[in-house]
Amino acid sequence: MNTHRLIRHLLVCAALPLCALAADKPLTVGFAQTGAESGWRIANSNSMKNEAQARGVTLKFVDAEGQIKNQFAAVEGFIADKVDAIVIAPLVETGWEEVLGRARTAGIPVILTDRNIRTTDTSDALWAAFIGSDFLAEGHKAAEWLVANAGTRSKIVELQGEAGSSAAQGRRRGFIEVASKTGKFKVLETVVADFRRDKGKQKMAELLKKHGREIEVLYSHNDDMTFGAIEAIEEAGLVPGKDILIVSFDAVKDAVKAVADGKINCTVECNPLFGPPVFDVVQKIISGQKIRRTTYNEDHVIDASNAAALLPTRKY
Ligand code: GYE
Repeated sequence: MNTHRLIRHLLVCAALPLCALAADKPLTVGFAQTGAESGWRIANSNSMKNEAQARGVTLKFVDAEGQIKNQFAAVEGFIADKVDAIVIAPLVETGWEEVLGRARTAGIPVILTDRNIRTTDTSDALWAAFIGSDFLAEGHKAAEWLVANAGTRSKIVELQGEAGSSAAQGRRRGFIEVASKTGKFKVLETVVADFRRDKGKQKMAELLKKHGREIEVLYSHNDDMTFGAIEAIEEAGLVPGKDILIVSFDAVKDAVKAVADGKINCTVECNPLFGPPVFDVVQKIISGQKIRRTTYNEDHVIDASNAAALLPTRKY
């Protein structure tokens, strides 16, 4: 329970000894979202909004439009509004000490979701809980799939997500850790395309111009950039999934369908439906219950062997 809520609760309880937390005012939670850059992100925002509504939580939702200064400002605004808890999907890993320090001073618990941060203070003082994916493990899974399925192909181009985000860092590092052990693969070039479809197309077209038929594998940090790259590959007269092997992330419904159709060869799942676990943890923190500090999703690898079977039940 944060300080102002605790004080309010104690005052009310002093007047009414039998009062219970359940009878307290509905919660107000601020959510500083990265933006609306991808299908994954839209599914994530919807999950948070729907779950807040289902639980009667007032959600103050701010879309930072891909700008870290907007995200910091959103958190400042939540502190000024004295919300009960702050949830952040951090755009980038670094630079959070100051604003999170202010949330701590105000006694407002912070829950990180989706992406992680790196701070010099690693105690649980700056944030109470993290619920998201293990991006390093996702990178390992993608590389393991490639090692098992690349055949004679070895030359890779990489479309990287938002530079400085834990998602891009982990997917990049995890992939290289496993792929480099084989001594077989070569990354021809890595370019940043910010997890966006339009940039994925533009950057892939440039890579194709530069490296031509040398490109044997596309390693793309999310499905949206992959969809853009597929357009560029087709416009260059090549067949995605055949002329160029494609490894992607997220496994949104359209990507699972593209895997079933053979246009994407593998997409490593990253579940965006964080609403229920995030509000579970918020409510536990507010009512003073014990929580697990770090919770990772379980992510699966989708390829030709399981895509068609998964498709009918895919929610996002
Ligand atoms: O892969 C991408 C998005 O942080 C896991 O961000 C998330 C990534 C996701 O916009 O599509």
